[in-house]
Amino acid sequence: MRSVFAIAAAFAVGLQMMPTEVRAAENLNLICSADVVICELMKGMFEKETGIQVNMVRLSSGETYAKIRAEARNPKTDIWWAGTGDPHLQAASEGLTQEYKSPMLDQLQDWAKKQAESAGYKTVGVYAGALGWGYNTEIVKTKGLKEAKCWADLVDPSFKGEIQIANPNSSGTAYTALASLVQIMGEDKAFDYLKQLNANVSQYTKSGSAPVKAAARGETALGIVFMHDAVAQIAEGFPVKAVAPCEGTGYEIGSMSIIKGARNLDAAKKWYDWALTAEVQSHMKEAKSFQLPSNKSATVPPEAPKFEDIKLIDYDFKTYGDPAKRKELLDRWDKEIGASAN
Ligand code: S7P
Repeated sequence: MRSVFAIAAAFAVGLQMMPTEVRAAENLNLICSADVVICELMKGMFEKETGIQVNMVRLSSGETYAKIRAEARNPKTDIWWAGTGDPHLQAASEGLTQEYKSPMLDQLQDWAKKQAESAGYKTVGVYAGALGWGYNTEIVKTKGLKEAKCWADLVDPSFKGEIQIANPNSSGTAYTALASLVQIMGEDKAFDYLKQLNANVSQYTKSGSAPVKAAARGETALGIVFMHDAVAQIAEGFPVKAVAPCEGTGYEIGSMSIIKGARNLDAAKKWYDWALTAEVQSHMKEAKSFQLPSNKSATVPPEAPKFEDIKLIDYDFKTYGDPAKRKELLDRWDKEIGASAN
């Protein structure tokens, strides 16, 4: 028996003395809710810098929120990076994410710090971007369509079957659109508007940026998306124009949260601090990710749509980041729009 203890003790000492690369690799389970290209870039950079192996899944913001709610008793995810801020706030208010005050907070823009403060430090802003749309300039020209500048233009019957937008249940982008229209028009008028828009929508996609990718490839004339997602298609060389709606528009504070009960908490905190550095955020443009970075010293890509050039509403994150409001708006959307969707 004594020899069993001796072997175990020798093994423990040996493990301590082993070089880090020989010990069991550290892991991180990440859900990424931005475009898959930036998700892959971030994963690769982090693995190279830290040696931590990242198991990454790309899911839309609404899908992620649903997944972490379903797994609350037995979390399979450590950290959720990116995606629109509303579902991160909703998760925070339901206690699904965990408080963390990163030493990087002082380096962040006020809007990113405010996002953290308002959620008791259970989330934080990583980037920001305004909602709008992108249209295919060649389709608009050949079909003789109007160059849509305002929300009101999108319900013109000439756009029948020419518009795509995501489903707000799965997509943070589309939830931002729904919440923005409610704030601009008032709830009943926004739903009247969405019913008219529905007549022109050919498809409600799962992912928020899919509509402008379809427009870029000539599958539809126009996609309602974040403006930076339209700019990404322009940077890819497609004939797309990005538009900031004339009546005003909403915006996102793309966020990041550590999941409550994360099994790899140390690795999650390492990712969190790392993803808030100016250096990492300055790499985003390499993946044609043209949001406004939250670190004050990060390079702002020249292509990024600037808030000072856009008529922004004073988006009410408290109200529209509330789980009850989300449920109420999505239930109404399902009943009045989704049920009769094409
Ligand atoms: O593509 C970048 C981006 O627009 O994607 C995120 C967005 O949530 C996309 O996912 P959804 O399918 O949930 O709409 C944004 O946060 C980000 O700017």
